[in-house]
This record gives sequence, structure tokens and C-alpha cells, in this order.
Amino acid sequence: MDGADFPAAVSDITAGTTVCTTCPYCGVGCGVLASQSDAGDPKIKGDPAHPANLGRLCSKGSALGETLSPDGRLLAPQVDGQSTDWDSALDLVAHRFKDTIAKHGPDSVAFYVSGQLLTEDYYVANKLMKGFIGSANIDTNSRLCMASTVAGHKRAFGTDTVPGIYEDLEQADLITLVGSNLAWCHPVLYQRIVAAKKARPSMKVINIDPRRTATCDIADLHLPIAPGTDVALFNHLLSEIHQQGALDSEFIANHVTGFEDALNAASSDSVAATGLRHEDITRFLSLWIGTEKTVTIFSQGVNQSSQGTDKVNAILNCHLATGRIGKPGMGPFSVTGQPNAMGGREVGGLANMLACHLDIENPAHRMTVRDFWDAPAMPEVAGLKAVDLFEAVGRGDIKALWVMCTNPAVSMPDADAVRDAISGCDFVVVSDLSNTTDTARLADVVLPATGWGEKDGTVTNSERMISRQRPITAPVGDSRHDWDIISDVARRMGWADAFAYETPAEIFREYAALSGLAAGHGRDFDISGLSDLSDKDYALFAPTRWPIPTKDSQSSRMFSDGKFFTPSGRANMLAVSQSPAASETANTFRLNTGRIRDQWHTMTRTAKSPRLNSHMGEPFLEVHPQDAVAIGLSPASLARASSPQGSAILRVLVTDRVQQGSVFAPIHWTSEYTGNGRISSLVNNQTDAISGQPDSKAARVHIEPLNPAWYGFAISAQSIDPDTTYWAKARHSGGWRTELADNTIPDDWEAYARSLFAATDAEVSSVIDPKKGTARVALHQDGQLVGALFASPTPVSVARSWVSGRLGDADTAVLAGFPGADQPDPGATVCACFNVGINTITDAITAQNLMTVEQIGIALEAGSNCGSCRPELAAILQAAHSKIAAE
Ligand SMILES: Nc1nc2c(c(=O)[nH]1)N[C@H]1C(S)=C(S)[C@@H](COP(=O)(O)OP(=O)(O)OC[C@H]3O[C@@H](n4cnc5c(=O)[nH]c(N)nc54)[C@H](O)[C@@H]3O)O[C@H]1N2
Ligand SMILES: Nc1nc2c(c(=O)[nH]1)N[C@H]1C(S)=C(S)[C@@H](COP(=O)(O)OP(=O)(O)OC[C@H]3O[C@@H](n4cnc5c(=O)[nH]c(N)nc54)[C@H](O)[C@@H]3O)O[C@H]1N2
Ligand code: SF4
Ligand SMILES: [Mo]
Repeated sequence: MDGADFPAAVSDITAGTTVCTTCPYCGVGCGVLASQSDAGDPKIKGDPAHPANLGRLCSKGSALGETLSPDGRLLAPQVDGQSTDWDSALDLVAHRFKDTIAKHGPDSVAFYVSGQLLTEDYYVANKLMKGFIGSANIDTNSRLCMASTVAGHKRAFGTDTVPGIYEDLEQADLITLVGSNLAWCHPVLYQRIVAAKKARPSMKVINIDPRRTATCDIADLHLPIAPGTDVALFNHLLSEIHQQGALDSEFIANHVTGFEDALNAASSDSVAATGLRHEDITRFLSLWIGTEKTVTIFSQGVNQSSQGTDKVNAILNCHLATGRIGKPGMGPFSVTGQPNAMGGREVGGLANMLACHLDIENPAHRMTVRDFWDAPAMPEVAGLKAVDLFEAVGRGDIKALWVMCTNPAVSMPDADAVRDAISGCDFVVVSDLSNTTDTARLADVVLPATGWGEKDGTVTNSERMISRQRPITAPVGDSRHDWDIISDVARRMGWADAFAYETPAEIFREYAALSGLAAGHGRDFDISGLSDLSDKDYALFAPTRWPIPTKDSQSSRMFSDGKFFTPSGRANMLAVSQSPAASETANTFRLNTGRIRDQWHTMTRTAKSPRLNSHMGEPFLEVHPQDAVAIGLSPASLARASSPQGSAILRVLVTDRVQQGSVFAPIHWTSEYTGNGRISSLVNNQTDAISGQPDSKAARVHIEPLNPAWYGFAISAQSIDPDTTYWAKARHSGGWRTELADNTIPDDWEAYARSLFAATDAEVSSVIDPKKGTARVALHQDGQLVGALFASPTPVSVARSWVSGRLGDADTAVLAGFPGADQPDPGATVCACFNVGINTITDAITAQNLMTVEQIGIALEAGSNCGSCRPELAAILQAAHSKIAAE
């Protein structure tokens, strides 16, 4: 978009202005246009001019306007749970950090930061810890996310760089997805592939995932690989590339080292470990080997593994052996998770890196950074990686900890131990949007940071595109930008000159200048062309892919000249071998964990949006039908999953999408939204030896039915805090829905409901059947329905969407649990953008004889905006037509 179309510094979107900014969720990094509706509400649209999305947005991006409310935000700093002013809070933080360092040395303190910080925030945090405090104890949640790819890239390319660009996904003739649920986790990239495949049906897609995910919808071939065996598969591919004469010998001779060793290691591995059918393997080999233009996309099924780095290199080996890298439509493509996962890697946010792709353990690199920062103290060795860092916190070795923009009490493996470690730490500071996150609750000091829509700075997406996040509203309450908070603490610690920043533009210019010095060391991350960007140019900065050695450069693919960033200039192929399967404890299942379409991580923002909660409203466990029978689990019942580390109670979803012996659970639920469902408390802290990344997809868990005495479903105008064995709550438009279960049957359901809804004076109506053990209770206040509870010895069957819509009703129709014949029940939401339920869709398919997903879109709008629900629509269509055919 032409820079003139947005104001340079916007404090509030006012009618008629449009702000160009970037989505704060996944690493696709979509451009967003924010403006104001006539009613004064934020209006969010995809930016047609942003190269990442060309106008598209997914369900989460489209719902950004619903997450901006000040509701739930922390408005002022808090010390020991009491609100205070910034001076008192920051003096305390500076004093405690200085004092701890003076008494116990710089390594007794740590920062744990996040790939959701903006580059400017990240740069300042890293500078403070590594250059001034003099410790490398700053690690980031990217350790849980991208560390194996960082390590794999560095081993192969000598630099942590994604070679490809998004256009490669459209130009490829074959896309192989490995451990990536792109349809749900990078929906706009997925939609770009869907569109490309539609335009060019010869394009093929292979999906390698133990689970049959929504991404399989466009797959010509799904390989349900035995979990953890990707190295064996790609080693087999490499040896077949060789056997079938598909090597690019010239590329190998001129640009690669390590080929022989890699091939030998690959050839001695057996593909049997993958458990795949012979014909599937043959088809995979013939497609991959036979298709020159091939992109291999990989994500957490690769990274989050005790063999994650080897998995990455096994994939890179195949691309190097065929010379399929740095060319249009070809290359390995790590899709990044967080909006600024890449920016964080570039500023050296990981404990083993320095800024601008420089290495902490390289004396020349260190010297350059030290001189540039005029740094009083620089660490010479890598700091503690996330898992080790929290273990050190637990041991008391880290005595002051500052957590910024991440929620480790939920997202770290062995989350209960991490929670206990944080709570036992002498001094904990948390910078967050709210003070009610599981981590913020444990802090001595909570600092209110500005969030998306208020923040101002840059992020880098998966294809190295640097884009601006621009403010669309003024900071909520007294909240301050992360870079500003960190700089202020640094100044109070005595480093006023080095942290005298007043604007993010100043920080960016300094960072860009440092990258020029890094380039002098032969590093590829060079944005020095931006080191004298004026404030106005920074305000107007349009998405630009690095390297940016001169002001106007717009880079494309990396490594297209066959030159890499190793000392020899050649890429390394690595000898890697499939590690033997871990021994399985009897009666346990392998716990795979991951994401759902409409929630973002620990739900602190997405759970504020009613429509995002309506897709999947509670934590669940996918169990294979045969396993469900063996354990004694029926659909929609509750199960307790436990491991030596912890336990969780989850809704049972019986499905053959998961393999026998494996179960899957989402990562999102926290103590804010469920009684006992933080899934990472079950995950042990086994890590990849090279990258330090936890294996979040392979815990062994025991599963048993919960068999509660009663199940419940409640709607309420206000959020409720049940004291039951199981509860999970979700906001919906106009109120809350809560699922419940408990072991004790109340003597008096009406009294129970009054206390549950904290409405002692409410008017109560009920239908109670003691014989069946069912109860339905409705509470009215001032003539309006404020709460309703449905209880039953089996999972409650009511029309949840219809029931939820009854809040505020004057009558007691809700007690029926189902709508009358004249009132349709939309059913569970499938399309979050237009709020279309499954029953509405099925009815329309039957009534209007809809045959395609497009026709559903025309009839109901469903699936016609972000497209994330199109795989589900296809499945509903298929089910409806099979039913019609059977009738
Ligand atoms: N909706 C939504 N989107 C998101 C996020 C979110 O929270 N919500 N988070 C963002 C972030 S930070 C990240 S990192 C990305 C993650 O994006 P993805 O990596 O796509 O997401 P996951 O669901 O963690 O895992 C991907 C798949 O790996 C599979 N898998 C498990 N074990 C193996 C294995 O051994 N081999 C193979 N081949 N596959 C395996 C799982 O079954 C799962 O389907 O998503 C980003 N996008
Ligand atoms: N079992 C299991 N565990 C996992 C994973 C998995 O697949 N399985 N995935 C891992 C991965 S890939 C990731 S990326 C992590 C994500 O895990 P986390 O980083 O812990 O999750 P988020 O909910 O994104 O946490 C971000 C926090 O920052 C706050 N916040 C938002 N914006 C701002 C801001 O601008 N400034 C500040 N200061 N705070 C802000 C939010 O309110 C929220 O509390 O989880 C990891 N954990
Ligand atoms: S794909 Fe969705 S979540 Fe990811 S950046 Fe784009 S709009 Fe945001
Ligand atoms: Mo991530």
C-alpha cells in the first residue's frame, strides 16, 4: 500500500483512517488493515497489498477486533498483588536485579522472553542481558518452537536462514508437509496452496503426519508415519535418490560437503521403522524423486522431537543431494510459529546466539558486538536453554527472573514443576497484558505491557519479510511498550546512555547498523541499508525481505548462487540415523500435543472472542476407537490422563484420525479456563541433545475413565467458578458456557444452582427427575434468564448453541434443552467467520442439494472468508451425501 495512505503516528483510529499493520499470531505474518466502523468498533480486513496474504486473513486474524477490549487487561503495575506506580515498580525491579547480581553474580539472574515480542523489544532485552548484565541467561519460548530448525540450518548452511519465499509454494509441482498442520496453524499459506492447486491441478501434496489432520484435505497422499520416525523416512528417500540416479552430482561436487557420510548413514537405516505401507512409500518416493520443483514444509512434528535437529538435517540432506534449493518452486521450508519467531532469531534472542546471526562463542564476533554496544561485560559462553533455565530456577540458582510475553507455567514441559519453580523463586517479574495468566499469578511484580493494536515496531515472518506493527489505539491504562519498560529498568540499573531510547525507530536504526558489522564477518543477516532510516521512513516502512544491504534492496531466495555461510562456503550434508524407539511402558499411550484452529497458545487473547470459542469449547483427548473400547471410554465422556509429571481431565473424542496407541490433546487450556487441563504438565522435559528443544509430542501417559457421578452443562450471564472435579468455561456472545462434572451429587439441585451462579435471590424453575438422576434448573433475575444448569449421569445432551442463545429470555423455554420445531438449532459452530453451525450446514445441503464447498459458501457464506473451515465443510458434505444415499 502506498505509504501516504496511513498516518505516520496514529494514536487512535479515527473515522476515515486506515492503519496498515501486521497480524500478531502466526508466522505467516499477514498484513492487516484496521479502521473504525460507523459504530466506533475496530474493523479488521486483510491487506490486499501485503505480499504474505494478498488480502486474506484466517479466523483468528479476522477476529482480532474482538480481542482489543480492555476487559481483563492489567492497567497499572502491581507489586505483591497491589497496584502501584511505574517508578516504584521499576525501582524495585532494578534494585532487586542489581542486588542479586552484586551478591551472586550475573548468572544468578535470567530473562525468559518470547517470539511474540517485537524486534525492537527483543533487541533491547538481549542487549541488556548479554552486554550489560553480562550473562547469556536469556532464552525464549522459541526454544520450544524453532530451536531444532535453528540448529539444523546452522549445521547445514552455516547460518539460520530459511532459503525459500512464499511464492515457491505456488510454483512447486509437489509440496511435502512434514509434521505440519498447515490448514489450522498457517491457514493463509494453506489457502494459497489450495488456490494454486485449484488453478493447476497437476500440483501434488503429500502430508506426513501420524494424525489425519484437516491438512489432509488437500493431500494426494497421506503418510500416517509412526511417530518419531521421520529420520528413517528421509534417510530412505536419500538412499533411493542415490539408487535411482536422481542426484545432482554437479551441485554436490561444487556446493556440498559430507555427501558420502550422509549417504552411508542413510543407507544403513531401515524404513520399516516408519510403519508405512510399502505402496505408500513407493508412491512417496516416485513423487518426490520424480518432481524437480518440490518444496518440503516442516514444523513442530519435526522440531519438537528428541531427534528434532536430525530430522531437520535428514530433510535438508535430500534437498541438497538433488540441488533443489534456492530455486523457484524448490527448497526446504521451515514455517515459523510465532509472529516474530524469525525476528527473535535475528536479534539473537536464544541463549546461544548474539545479535545479527553472530555467535556468542566466537571471540571476534563478541568483540564486534562489545565495541558497538560499548558493553561493560559480555558472556563468553552460551547461557541456559529454557528447560535448563527453569531447572536452575527450581534449584534456586536463578534468584531473579523476568518473564516477558510468554506463559511458561502453561507452555513449558513438566509445567507443574515449572510452576513450582517460578513460585519458589526469590524474585519474579512478569510483563504481560494481564495479571491473571497462570504465570503472572506467581509473580512478585507484574508489569502491564501494551498489546497488539497498541504496539509499534517490526516483526519478521517465515519468508524473511520484515513488516511493521503499527498502533491503532492508545495504550490501555498505564501500559507501556516492552522496549520502553526494559530500557527504563536498564537506566535505573545505571546504564542510562546505552538505553536512552525514546522511539522504536532509534532502536531499529541501531540494530540495522550492527547488522552491517555482522555482514563484515560474512554473516547473511544484513539490514544495514536501513541504518539511517528517518523516523518518517520507519513509520511508512513497507514490507521488505532481508537481506537489505542498501536502502532499496528487496531480496528474494537465499543460496540461489549455491554459496552457503559455512567457512568453506559449501553446505553440509549431515550423517544422521534414526534413533531406536523408546521403550514403551505397559498400558500407556503416546501423547501427541498440538494446536486447534481457533485458539492461540494459552488463550489469553483468542478466548476473549466468542466466535473463536465456539469451534472447540473445551480441552479434549482424541482416542482411537479400539483404544477407547479397551480403556472403557465412551464418546463425550471424560478421561483422566496422567504421567509421572502430572495429570489432566479431558473430554473424550473417539476418532480414527489418531493411530492406535497414540492420543492427541490440544495445548491451549490453562487454569483460567479449566480446572485441570494444562496438558504440558504431563509432558516430561526430555530435549533434543543438540538444540535443547523439548520433545512435546511424545510423553507416555496412562488413561482411565473418570466416571463422575454427574455431568453438567451451564450457561450464565457472568463467569462462574465451579468447585467441581471437572470444569471448563468459554465465553460466548452474551455470556459464558461451562462444562462440568463431579463425583458428589448435590442434595438439592436448586440450591446448588443458586450457589454455582452466585445468585441467591434468583427466581428458580426446575425439572428434576430423581429416578433418572437428571436435573434442569433455570434462574431468572429481574425477569431475565441469568443462568441455567443441565445435569445428568451421562454426558449432557442439549442443543448447546440454542441453549446459549436463551440468556436474557423472560420465559423458561430453556428447560426443554432443545428448540421447538419452529426454532432451528444451528449446532456447533463450524465457520467462525460467519458463525455458521453444523446443523444449519447439514440442513442446507439436504434442502438445497448443495454439492460442493463453494455452493455452501454461496448459500450460507460459510467457508467463504478465511477458508479455514473448508476441510470440515468437505467432511460434512461427504457425510451428508452418504446419509442421503443410504436413505
Ligand atoms: N491456530 C493456531 N495456529 C498457530 C498456533 C496456535 O496456537 N494456534 N501457534 C503457532 C505456533 S507458535 C506454531 S510453533 C505453529 C505450529 O504449527 P504446527 O507444527 O503445524 O502445529 P502442531 O499442531 O503443534 O503440530 C503439527 C503436527 O505434527 C504432528 N506430529 C506429531 N508427531 C509427529 C512426528 O513424529 N512426525 C511427524 N511427521 N508429525 C508429527 C502432529 O500430529 C501435528 O498434526 O503454529 C502456529 N499457528
Ligand atoms: N505440550 C506442548 N507444549 C508446547 C507446544 C506444543 O506443541 N506442545 N508448543 C510450544 C510452542 S511452539 C510455543 S511457541 C509455546 C507458546 O507458549 P507461550 O509463549 O507460553 O504462549 P502464549 O499464550 O502465546 O503466551 C504469550 C503471553 O504473552 C502475553 N502477551 C501478548 N502480547 C504481549 C506483548 O506484546 N507484551 C507482553 N509483555 N506480553 C504479551 C499474553 O497475554 C500471554 O500471556 O508453547 C510451547 N509449548
Ligand atoms: S494466517 Fe491467520 S493467524 Fe496467521 S498471520 Fe495470517 S491472519 Fe494471522
Ligand atoms: Mo511456536
